[in-house]
Formats: sequence, C-alpha cells, structure tokens
Amino acid sequence: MSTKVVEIPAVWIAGASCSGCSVSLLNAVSPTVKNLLIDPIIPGKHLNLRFHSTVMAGQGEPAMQVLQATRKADKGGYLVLVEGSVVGQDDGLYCTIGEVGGKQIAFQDKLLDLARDALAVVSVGTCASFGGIPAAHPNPSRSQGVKQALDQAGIKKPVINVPGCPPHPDWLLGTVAMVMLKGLPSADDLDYALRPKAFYGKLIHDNCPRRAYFDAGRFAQRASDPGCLYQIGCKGPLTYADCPTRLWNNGVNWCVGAGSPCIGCCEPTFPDDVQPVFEKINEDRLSRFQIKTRG
Ligand code: FSX
Ligand code: SF4
Repeated sequence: MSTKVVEIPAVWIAGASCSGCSVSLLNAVSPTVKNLLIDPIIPGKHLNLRFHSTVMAGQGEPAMQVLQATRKADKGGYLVLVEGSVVGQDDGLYCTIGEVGGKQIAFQDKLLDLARDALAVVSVGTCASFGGIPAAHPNPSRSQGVKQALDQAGIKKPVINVPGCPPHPDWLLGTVAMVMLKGLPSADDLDYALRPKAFYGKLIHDNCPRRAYFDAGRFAQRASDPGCLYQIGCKGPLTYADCPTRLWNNGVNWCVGAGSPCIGCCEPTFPDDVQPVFEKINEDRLSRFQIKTRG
C-alpha cells in the first residue's frame, strides 16, 4: 500500500551574498541534501525545491519561468527561502537574478513578488536576515535584510530568520522540518529577532567549555593559548546560538573549540558592532548591541 506524500513547494533565491549559505547546506549530514531534495524530510511530507540558482541544472528563461509558475499555481502555499541581502541602490540594478524577455529582473523585485503570494519567507543566513556583510557601513549598495524590505513594501508575510554567516545546516533543515511538522511558528517559538529559539535560545558564553577560564579570570593572549578568548575578541557574551553544543562539520568542532574567538555572526548588528574581530568587545557598543535591532 503506498502512502501519499504531501509536497511543500519551495524556491530558493539569492541576493547579495557569498553563497556560503548554500555551501553550508550542502554540508548537511543528517538529513543530507540528497534526503532534502528527494526524500520526505518528515514522514509523509516532502519539500519540493523547484528553484535554487546555485544548485539547479536548469538555466536561462525556462528556469526563471519556474518562479512565476510556482507563484501562480501554489498561491499561499509555497516557501520562499532567501539567501543574501536585498540591494536597493538604483532600483536594485546591481543585484539581478536573471532575464525574462530580455529584461533584467532585480532580485528585490522578484523577492517582493514571490513573498506577496507565499506561505512564508525563510531568511537563510545573516545577510538575508539582517543585511549582514553587504549592509556593513557605509553600505553603498543600500542593502538590507528581507524583513526590513518586506516591511517597507507593506508586505505582511510571516518571516523566519535563520542567521549565521553562514548558518549551520541543522538550523535551516530543523526550521523547515518544524514548519512541515507543526506549521508556522508562533510568536513564542521565535525570539525578538525572529530566530527560532530552538537553535538561538541560548547565549554562546553560557554553554562555552572555556567558561570556567572566564570566571577564573584566565585569559588567552593568543589564539593558540588555553584560556578564555574574551581579551582577544570573543563575542560569545553577545551571541545567541547553540554552536558550543551542536558543533560544526558533523560534530567535529566549532570556532572557539578551534581557538578562534566567536565573531558574533548570528546577531542583528553583525558585522558593524562586533568588529574588529580580534579586539575585545567595546563596552559602549555592547550596550548599544543589547538594545538595537537593525532588521
Ligand atoms: Fe551572507 Fe550567505 Fe555570510 Fe556568505 O550567501 S550570511 S556572506 S557566509 O553565505 O548570505
Ligand atoms: Fe565566553 Fe568566548 Fe570566553 Fe567562551 S571563549 S567563555 S564564549 S568569552
């Protein structure tokens, strides 16, 4: 007896970014990307990813038509997964994602079109969530996060932010799996920056294996030293994510475990207010950091 599998249509579009978010997803181990693309992520439900500019074989206008076809055929039922920030300068001219009828399509226009008729939008990575590196001061491309761009256009669509530069593949796959299992998250499931609390609910500093060094005042002076990395720039005391317990690269290690300070890449004010990377947190910026949201 065959069991009916429900398809959830999804498209993945990319704005201003380094494509590291896609690369991180390709490193997913459980489930793998193959599982994501071919198998049900949860029993009886399959994500039908129809467009992904980096990974798909299709190209040119036929590929672009898939976006339009999804919008028409699955109105209100598809997910838009967005990687990269939304470039606003000169009507988005410097960030186009393809051509239709010989006309360049600006990423920001396509994003707004797709978002209007979507079930929800998932911002993958810090660029899409909050602007990230493309929006760093002085931001000549007038880049911003997806939520901010939707708000400006008056589009009230559920947005889930999955930041990280790049995000851990589990954070994205876990978020998509949660939506497929339980539907859209409630306000209680997300934090003030629209991040799922399941992955971003705890401070790095509170789960860090070097925390005992911090409490004892034993600080590393160089990256290779034992001790807490606070004096050489660790942003763990500001940053919410489960890196210390989840670990990266299939559980091999994480930034602080490898002797590198946390760079605060999951936070709304990354990178402007957490740099320089290898300098101790600026206390003035720290208080701004705690009250400011840029997204
Ligand atoms: Fe941004 Fe994605 Fe950082 Fe890169 O493309 S979150 S620059 S790792 O990867 O958007
Ligand atoms: Fe906190 Fe960073 Fe020190 Fe770990 S290394 S205890 S996260 S300051």
